[in-house]
Amino acid sequence: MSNKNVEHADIVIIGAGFSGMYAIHRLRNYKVVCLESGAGVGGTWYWNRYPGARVDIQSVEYSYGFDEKLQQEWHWPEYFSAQPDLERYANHVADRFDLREHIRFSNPVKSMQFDEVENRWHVYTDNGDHLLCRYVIAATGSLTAPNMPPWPGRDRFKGDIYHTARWPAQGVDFAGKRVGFIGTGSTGIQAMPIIAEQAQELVVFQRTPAFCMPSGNRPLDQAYEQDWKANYEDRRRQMLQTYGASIIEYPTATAAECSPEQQAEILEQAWNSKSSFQLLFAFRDVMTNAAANELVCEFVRDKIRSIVKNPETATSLCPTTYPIGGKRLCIGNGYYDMYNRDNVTLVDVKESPIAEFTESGLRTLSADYDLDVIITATGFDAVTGAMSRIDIQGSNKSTLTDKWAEGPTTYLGAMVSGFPNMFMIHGPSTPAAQAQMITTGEWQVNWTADIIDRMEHEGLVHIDATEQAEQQWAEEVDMVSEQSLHKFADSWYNGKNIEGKKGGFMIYVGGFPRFAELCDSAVANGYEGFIRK
Ligand code: NA7
Repeated sequence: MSNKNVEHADIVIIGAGFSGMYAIHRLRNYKVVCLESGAGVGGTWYWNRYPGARVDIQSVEYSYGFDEKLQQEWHWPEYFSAQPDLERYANHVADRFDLREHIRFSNPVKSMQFDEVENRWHVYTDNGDHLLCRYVIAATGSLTAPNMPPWPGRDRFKGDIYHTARWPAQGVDFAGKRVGFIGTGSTGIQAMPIIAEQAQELVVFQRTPAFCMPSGNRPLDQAYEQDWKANYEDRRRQMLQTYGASIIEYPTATAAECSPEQQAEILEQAWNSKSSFQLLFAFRDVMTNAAANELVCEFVRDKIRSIVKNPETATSLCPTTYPIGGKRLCIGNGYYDMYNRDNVTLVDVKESPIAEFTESGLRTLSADYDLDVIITATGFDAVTGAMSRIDIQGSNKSTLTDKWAEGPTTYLGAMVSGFPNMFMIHGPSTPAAQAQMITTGEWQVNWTADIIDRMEHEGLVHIDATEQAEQQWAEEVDMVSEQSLHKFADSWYNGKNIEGKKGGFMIYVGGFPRFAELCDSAVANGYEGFIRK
């Protein structure tokens, strides 16, 4: 490409999801260009518009805290917002803070190359844009690249196939349709009860049953909202001091310290708490002690057996192969009850996997199913997927794909050694979905922006992480993972949801306060682990 087509920018931000949008705002003193593959803002909440899509963190928390007026004036209709409300909020923020002038929509980044002489990134997009910038901030999201298992015969199927993360904006009419639904994670559990009410028939293809607790969503209570608004500053601070950047009841007792009666009472209260994830915080050691965890597992299995009338279906729905919380706990609304409907059937595809699409539906290794519509809620090439799908070339022409061939390595989840001046928000080995992502995303953007401001102030042009720092961070990530039961589940946290994906645990489970403290102290200790020049 000739030089006359090159545009200069200070900072290129990849992604106009919630973190990318805040990064534009925070760094608007620079020449900032944001490249977004979607046609609108909101990231996850732009793409995932399937029926029932809803956040599993209460909205008074899962929202921006950077502008007091915004959080005072905005009203969330429900405790746990539905996708349309989240997308409306993202659009409101984009308009209110004039972010759109910086965003190029429907313009995915294709490749990036670092120029070591000029200390600049060349960024190329599918639309033919070529930007030359000093810094790249990849706010590409943890759950961006949809996972579509490569079953053959897709073109043969006469009906429609949808992935929940690429749901048509105009919706789908299920009336009179036989719907096949693959995937029983958070997405499937939200979507299926609604689809079951509309479709003639719903056939659920389940590989691994999920643990699910009731969502407790309800209209937002006015007094509760006022209380939050009166105390927002303190609450935002408190949030960042908790494991998951979310104010819930954190227990002090271990399971063994409670009598069986107390255990039963605590679990029942957690189940009815209307607060997501409270089951994982029923006792202090649910995620660190196998016996405590099994107690919670058995409690949920009992609930499943009491709700689902067909004993065989109930047994199939009971997870037995991994600890609760090892995969993200699902939050449902009538999910287990749905199996009492006459038009819903459960098919176990663990023993007899899906083999292919046929002209008239799906074929497993043991049977054929006639269907009009097939929905795949098969999750994501998580954490690394969005970055790995861009051809990124750092120093010495090394590629990120090669560097991450055995799994992602980062320093503080923010930088990759050999890829100078490139920062990630919610990158591999950050708390990501273990902590409430809007608030912690804002925190990471501020931390990153402060580093860039400091570079500018000192007249520096190049920042990288050392390999040694990367190695030490990997040891920290492994150390905290070892202490938790997460490692006993195959999930998107460790890439085992996708056949052949390499690498270990990709999420930092040491809690947000420890993560933030380590990030802050690295900077305070003279940019420990970084090379700046
Ligand atoms: P998840 O949680 O990764 O769930 C994907 C589901 O799809 C899960 O039940 C998978 O079974 C199933 N799946 C994936 N591949 C296959 C194949 N090949 N055959 C059958 N079934 C398959 O993604 P979600 O979109 O539900 O949720 C992602 C996150 O969004 C969630 O954690 C929240 O943070 C919000 P498996 O369990 O792997 O056996």
